[in-house]
Order: sequence, then structure tokens, then C-alpha cells
Amino acid sequence: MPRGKFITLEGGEGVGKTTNLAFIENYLKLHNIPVSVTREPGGTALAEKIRKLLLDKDSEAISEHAELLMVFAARAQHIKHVIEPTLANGTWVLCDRFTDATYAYQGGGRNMKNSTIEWLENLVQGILRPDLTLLLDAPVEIGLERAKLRSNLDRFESEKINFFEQVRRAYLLQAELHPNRIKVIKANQALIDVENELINVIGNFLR
Ligand code: Z5A
Repeated sequence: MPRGKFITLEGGEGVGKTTNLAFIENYLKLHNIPVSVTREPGGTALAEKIRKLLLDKDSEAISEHAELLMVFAARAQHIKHVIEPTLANGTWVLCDRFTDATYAYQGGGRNMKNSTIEWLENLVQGILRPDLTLLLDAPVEIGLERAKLRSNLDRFESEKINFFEQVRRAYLLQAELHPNRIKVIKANQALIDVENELINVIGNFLR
């Protein structure tokens, strides 16, 4: 049985990752592709507990190193218990955020060194990398407006605007560094137009 493909969805606050996840899942299923949807941080019972700790805005101050290690601890569990077995089984994995988010939030947002992140990436993931990453990109103010309308702000969403500008820049830098894997989708357009761009990119990938 051929190994499944690993697709990740990335982007800053409120750009529409969750909204478009179901659309992509349905599109793949229409093409008879078995697909399993998951998210980071999270995806296993323990990783979801770590997610809760990471997002808790009433938490004690979490140091940059602790945050980075928590993200990778959750990822290690997720890879071992969900992502790898699913891909090995021939099922595709569609994941809401993965390591590009670490380069964006802990690297761009928190100024952690990319070389440190890369070291942990190699340690925890071995050779595992996404086959395709869809990066939804929109001006920070638009995403934050949308996120505010949707729910109470979590620990990350309570950051200042400069943090999100750095996150966006780091995401776009990742896309420049990995142009074959990461495809940038304009997220500040009507949902139908975002969906059409997604169909284009995923259609090309399937071919
Ligand atoms: N994090 C990290 O620091 N390091 C890591 O390595 C990883 C994660 C993996 C949790 O992620 C946090 O973890 C995250 C970074 C950190 N920071 N935060 N916060 P998350 O995925 O749960 O967090 P999120 O970015 O806040 O996701 P979100 O709030 O679920 O946003 P979204 O999925 O991108 O947006 P949405 O919920 O689909 O859409 C927001 C609203 O906009 C909603 O009302 C939609 O109906 C509306 N929407 C969506 N698209 C459109 C268009 N095109 N037009 C108009 N309105 C739209």
C-alpha cells in the first residue's frame, strides 16, 4: 500500500484555517482519497492537554524555551501515535498547523533561533516533512478582526500587533525558503475565491 501524503494548513490568526479545513477534506474525499484530519498543538490526549496549557491566558508566564519544548513534546506524541501510523496505513493526513507554525510563532514571534528550531525538528521528526503546505496569508488586522468576532482571545491571540506582524513575516520567509512545498493562498478575499485557489493548488498537487 503506498504511503499517504501529509498536507498541512498554516497561517496567522483568523485567516480561515479551520473554515477551509472541511472544504479541503471534502475535496480530497471527492477524489476518493482516504484522509484523516488533525491539528497541532494536539491530536492525541496528551498533546491536547499540552495545547490547553499553551493557550491558557491565565497561566504563569511561560518561558520561550518552555513554550518551544511544549510545542515539540506535543508534536512528538502526535507523530508517533497518529501521523506516522496513519500515513503508513495509506491514509492522507490533513493537519491544521505543524512545524512551520513553530518557525512563525516561536521563531518570528518569540525570536527563538531558527537553528534551535531546526535542531528540534530533526530530533523529533527525523525525515518527516509535509508533502504540501497551504499557507493562508492575510494582513494581520483582517485576521485579528475575524478572530475577535469568533471567540474570547487565548494566550497567543492576546499578543500585541507587532508579534503578529513578525509571525506573518516568518511564515512568508518559510514560503520563500521552501517554494516547492509551501503554496501561499490569498486569504483576504471572499471565501469562494479562497476555495478556488485551494482547488487550483491541490489539483496541481494531485496531478
Ligand atoms: N502554535 C505555536 O505557537 N507553535 C506551533 O508550533 C503551533 C501552534 C503548531 C493555536 O492554534 C495556537 O498555537 C496558535 C499558534 C500556536 N495561535 N493562536 N492563537 P490555532 O490553530 O487553534 O489558532 P488560531 O490561529 O487562533 O486558529 P483559529 O482561531 O482557529 O483561526 P483560523 O482557523 O485561521 O480561522 P477560522 O476560525 O477559520 O476563521 C475565523 C473567522 O473568520 C470565522 O468567523 C470565519 O467564518 C471567518 N472567515 C474565514 N474565512 C473568511 C473569508 N474568506 N472571508 C470572511 N470571513 C472569513
